[in-house]
Amino acid sequence: MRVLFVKHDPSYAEPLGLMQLSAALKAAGHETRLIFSYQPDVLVKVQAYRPGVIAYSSTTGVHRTYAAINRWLKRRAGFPFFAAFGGPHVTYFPEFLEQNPEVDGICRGEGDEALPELADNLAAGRDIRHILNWRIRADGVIHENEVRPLVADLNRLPFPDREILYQADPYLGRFGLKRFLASRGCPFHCSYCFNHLFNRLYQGKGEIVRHISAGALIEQMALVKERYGLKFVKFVDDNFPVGDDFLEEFVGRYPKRIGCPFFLNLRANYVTEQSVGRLKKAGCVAVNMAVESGNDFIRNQVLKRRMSREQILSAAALIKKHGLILTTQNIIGNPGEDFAMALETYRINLEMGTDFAECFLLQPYPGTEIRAYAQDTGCYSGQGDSIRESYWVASPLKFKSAQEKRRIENFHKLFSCLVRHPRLFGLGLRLTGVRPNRLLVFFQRYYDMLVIKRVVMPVRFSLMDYWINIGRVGSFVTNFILAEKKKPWEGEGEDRDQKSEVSNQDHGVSPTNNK
Ligand code: B12
Ligand code: SF4
Repeated sequence: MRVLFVKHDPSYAEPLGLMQLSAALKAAGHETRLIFSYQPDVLVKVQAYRPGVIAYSSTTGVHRTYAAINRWLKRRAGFPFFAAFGGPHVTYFPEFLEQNPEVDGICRGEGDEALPELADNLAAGRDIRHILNWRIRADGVIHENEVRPLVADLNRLPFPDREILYQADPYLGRFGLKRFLASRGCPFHCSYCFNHLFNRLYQGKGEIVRHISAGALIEQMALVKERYGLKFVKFVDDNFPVGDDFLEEFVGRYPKRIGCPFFLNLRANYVTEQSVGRLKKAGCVAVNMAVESGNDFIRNQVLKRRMSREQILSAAALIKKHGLILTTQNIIGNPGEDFAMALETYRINLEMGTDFAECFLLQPYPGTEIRAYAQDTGCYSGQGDSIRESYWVASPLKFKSAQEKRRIENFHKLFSCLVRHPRLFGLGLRLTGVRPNRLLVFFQRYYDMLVIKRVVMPVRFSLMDYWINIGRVGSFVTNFILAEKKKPWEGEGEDRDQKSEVSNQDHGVSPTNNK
């Protein structure tokens, strides 16, 4: 069966989930292709390929765009297909199926076995109503199935199918920066993150935290390096595995076989003399550590980080001691937060000597504990799925005054710059009073991109890489300026959930996003 993935944003960041699904489908004998919805002639391409399944992988926010694209394709394609949705949004907001009658099924949780099984059954004309992980619409009724056990051994999975992405956008293949995943799952319960929901959904269905073997990871990377080229690696694991069983072999083999500088995410409690020392030896140049908030109450009671200030400071000191670049993730605009608390987050970054402090505005994603907290405390009154496409622009929460909200939103845009240049703090403080505007959004995205390029990824990219960068920046700028330009799927029939507090203009996609 032919399965077509439709991807909306022109991001640099490889959609590893989608690539993993494509690999699983190919391994099961199906054919796959990817098209970007921003490229020309989408309808013509879809009609020429005539897939049996059109698949969308969606996070919250962009789901509205995918629903609209799907509605448009259902009405205009001129042939029947199964519209399949998966990814975080539908996993945590399964009502998406009821709200979108043009969608035939949603997959909750891991799709590695669920999607090939669906394609197998559709191809063979077999019943699809009882496939695990799926909520399927059939005969006007929704059939609900539980999730199957988690993939226990990640080594059994085929390597992510990069070809599907690079065929759709050949420049991406030649770009020197590539992302990899060594593991899946996180055992913590931070209230704003999807993991506590994922872990609840999968209770009793297997080990949550899994990693592939260091050998398999290095083999995968070697293939990518040989086939497409590789200069800098970003591991996007929630927490890069630092246990002996993985790290010893990784450190022994990575420098010789791959030898590219790399970046990873590590929680402060995994930062030890031994783990950082080994990572440095392997070629790690930068560690990204989430601080989230410098205010103890917000960090531990609201965000449920379970992490002391001392833990954060000593982890930062260890990372710096080993000569690694320290980047942090921070969230301001939390429920109940005021400007003074946001300033504490700024100050702890100064104390840590952070090289690059990425800052987000809290978004209460559907199903998360923090959404319930924000609603209970009267800070949030949004509809079920009314979250913006991006967390870079505005906060959906209420604060003690409109002026307080404005200051927090503006401070967010200046945060990373002020951490790098504290002498501009006075000026920054004055700027927090201005009317929120696109210039500040633009400034933040490009300032961050520049710093990441210069500080976090200190490798020499080729002329080609620069061309790709210029092209990508150009497309972002064009999107930004032509945000109002009508897409062919816009205005196609009922746009029921466009009525919420949403703007689809901000793609929130940065080629260098730290994830
Ligand atoms: C790398 C990453 C990025 C990258 C790449 C995104 C991508 N599309 O892959 C970049 C930097 C671009 C990014 C951007 C954003 N991200 Co992000 N990102 C991640 C991260 C850290 C890893 C993603 C990953 O590769 N996972 C591993 C793969 C194997 O899992 P997966 O993608 O979920 O896919 C599996 C299943 O979900 C399922 N599946 C997925 N799609 C489909 C489709 C079908 C048809 C089927 C059947 C199954 C299926 O099968 C896959 C294999 O098992 C996750 C956290 C995480 N650990 O997952 C956050 C995460 C996905 N991001 C998140 C967010 C909020 C964003 C942004 C909205 C932030 C912003 N800029 O404003 C944007 C949205 C961009 C977009 N349009 O999608 C949230 C989503 C929460 C939510 N409720 O939607 C997450 C979960 C982190 C969190 N805070 O909780 N992100
Ligand atoms: S530690 Fe990070 S990935 Fe894990 S639950 Fe908390 S925010 Fe999510």
